[in-house]
Amino acid sequence: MSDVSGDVRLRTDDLEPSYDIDVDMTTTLGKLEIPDPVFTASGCAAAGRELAPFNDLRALGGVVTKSILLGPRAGRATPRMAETPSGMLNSIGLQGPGIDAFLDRDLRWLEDNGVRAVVSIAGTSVDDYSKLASKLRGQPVTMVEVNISCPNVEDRGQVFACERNAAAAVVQAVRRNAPSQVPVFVKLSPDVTDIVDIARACVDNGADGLSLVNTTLGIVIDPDTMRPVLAGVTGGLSGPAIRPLALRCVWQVHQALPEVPLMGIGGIRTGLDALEFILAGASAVQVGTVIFNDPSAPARISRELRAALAQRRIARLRDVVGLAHRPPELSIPEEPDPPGDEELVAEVAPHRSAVSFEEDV
Ligand code: RRO
Repeated sequence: MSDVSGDVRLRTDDLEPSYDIDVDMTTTLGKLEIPDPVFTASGCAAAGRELAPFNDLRALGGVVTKSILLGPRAGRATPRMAETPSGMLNSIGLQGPGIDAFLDRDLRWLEDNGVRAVVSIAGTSVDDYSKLASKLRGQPVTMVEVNISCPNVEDRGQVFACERNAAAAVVQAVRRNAPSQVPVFVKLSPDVTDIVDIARACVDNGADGLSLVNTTLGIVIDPDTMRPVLAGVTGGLSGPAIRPLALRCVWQVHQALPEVPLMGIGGIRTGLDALEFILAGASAVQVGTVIFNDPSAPARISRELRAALAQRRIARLRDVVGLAHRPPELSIPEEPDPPGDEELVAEVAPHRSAVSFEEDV
C-alpha cells in the first residue's frame, strides 16, 4: 500500500523505489508568484483565524476572506444552512462587520501572522465596489477578489455576474480604484448561460484573473413542514455536488481564454480533486465546504496534491495547468504501468513538450 507521508514524499513499499521528487508547487497568478496553489475559499472560514490551529496558514497560497461590504450587515434570517446530498445550501446573506472593522481587526491579524490575504469585496452598486477598492489602498492585500456572484441577495438584479455589462462596470470601477500593483480577480456565478461571455467581459475591463465558481442557486423543502428549509427560501449550493459543474466552467473558460489565470472552486475535498481543476486549467484552487467537517483540509489537500504530482513524476505544478486540454493523440494510456516501472517514462514521453518529467528517479 502507498503511504503519503507528511513531508510529501510518496512511498510505495520497500520493493518499489520511492519518488524523491521535490515537487515545485509554485504557481503564477497574474503578476504574482505564489509558493502553493491551495487557498481557503471565501465564506467558509471568516478571515482565516479559526483555521490557524489546524493549518500553517503562511504555507498555504493564501486566505480568501469572507466577502466584505462597506457597512456592517446581520445577514439573512435563520435557518440559513441546510444539508443536501453531497453538499450544503447556505443563505448567509453577506453577514459581516463592514470594511473598516475588517481592516482594523481581521486584515491586521492576517498581516501580523504573515498570511497572504485575498480580500473578497461585495456591494449592491458599482459605487460600493469603487469605495471598497479605494479602502484597500495602502493595506497589506495580496489580491482582491471581486464577488459579483453572491446568490443570496434580495434583488437578483444585484447579481452582477449574470449580465456582461453589469459585470464589466463593476470590474472597471474596482480596477480604477484598487491599488495598481494588486491583482484583481473576479468571482463568477455558474448560473449563467454562457460563462465565457461573462469571463471575457471581466477580462476586457481589467480583471487580472477569475475565480470559478461561486455557489449555484438551490432550494430544499422539508417534507414534514412542507415548506422551504431556509428562511430565505433559496440558497447557494456548494460541496462535491457541484464539482463537475465548477470543473466544466474552468474547462470552458480556460479553453476560450488560455492566458487568463484561474482559481478553481467547487467541492474540492482531496488532492486529486484539486488536480482535476489544475488539469482543467486552474492555476490555483480554493477549498471551502470541506472545511466544515475537516478544518485541516487546506493543508491536507496541498500535501495530497504534491504527493499526487510526485507519484506521476511531475516536478512542477505549473507544467500541468490545463494539461487535460492537450490533443487526444497525446493521451496517457488508460492504465499506465505502476509507478517505478521504467515504461512509464517512455509512455508519457509525448507530453514532454508540455510537462517536464523527472527522468533521473
Ligand atoms: O453570504 C452569502 O450568503 C454568500 C455569499 Br457573499 C457568496 O458569495 N456565496 C454564497 O453562497 N453565500
